[in-house]
Amino acid sequence: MSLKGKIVFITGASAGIGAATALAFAAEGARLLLAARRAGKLAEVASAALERGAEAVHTISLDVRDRQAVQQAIGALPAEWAKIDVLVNNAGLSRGLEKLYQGNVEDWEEMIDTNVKGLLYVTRAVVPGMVERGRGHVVNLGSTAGELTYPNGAVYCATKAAERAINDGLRQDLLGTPIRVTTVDPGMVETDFSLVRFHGDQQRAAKVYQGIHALTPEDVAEVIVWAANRPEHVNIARVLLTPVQQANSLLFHRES
Ligand code: 8X3
Repeated sequence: MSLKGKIVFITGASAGIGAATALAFAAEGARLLLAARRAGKLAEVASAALERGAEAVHTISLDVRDRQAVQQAIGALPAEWAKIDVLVNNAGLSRGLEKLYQGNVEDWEEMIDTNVKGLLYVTRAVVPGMVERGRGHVVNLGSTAGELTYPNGAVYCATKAAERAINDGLRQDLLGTPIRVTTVDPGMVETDFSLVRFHGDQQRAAKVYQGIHALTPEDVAEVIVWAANRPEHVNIARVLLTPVQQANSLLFHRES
């Protein structure tokens, strides 16, 4: 299995795990279709990817929460970009960390609309083409949060539990086709995840990672590329990865 020249579509590609994944596929000589809301950041990732060895890069300014925009963007792809080989459903976020009965409803909607509905919209737009062509791989980004709910995080955890169900359901529904479906479920990864969760509160975000050698976005990207690079008859169903100092979404060992 070679990723050289393969079309890899990554959502949420402007930062964090998405950007690192773009660079990791670039190093394999893939053709990258990069989508995110922030066009400026995306352009920076695109030029870094070309430097890293991507065969070509095409960027799309896209909010996955917008169903029509998703359909339109995928439907209007230039012919040389339309035959997507690998879809990485990475776009996602957390907002807020508080008791469910005190939670902010706008935060919930943003998480559900992005992590669940956005993932569904992109999947619905891309996978029929894969089935038609008899070729493709969907990699979804899950989380330790989808495996074990933690206090104050019920809605974020629910979106990741939903991702897991969608991932498993999609694999079942694609049985009989050569399309592969993988979920990559990281624990603590140091990105701007916590900064976004706490609406820009840097001190609160920094505390999340205190005393822990967290995963890097590159650690996760490596796993995604590895899963995509297995022989065609091998489906990596799920990879759960955490820092050594994390046992699950509830249990950490912090160095003081
Ligand atoms: C991210 C992992 O535990 O910070 O999905 O929610 S956690």
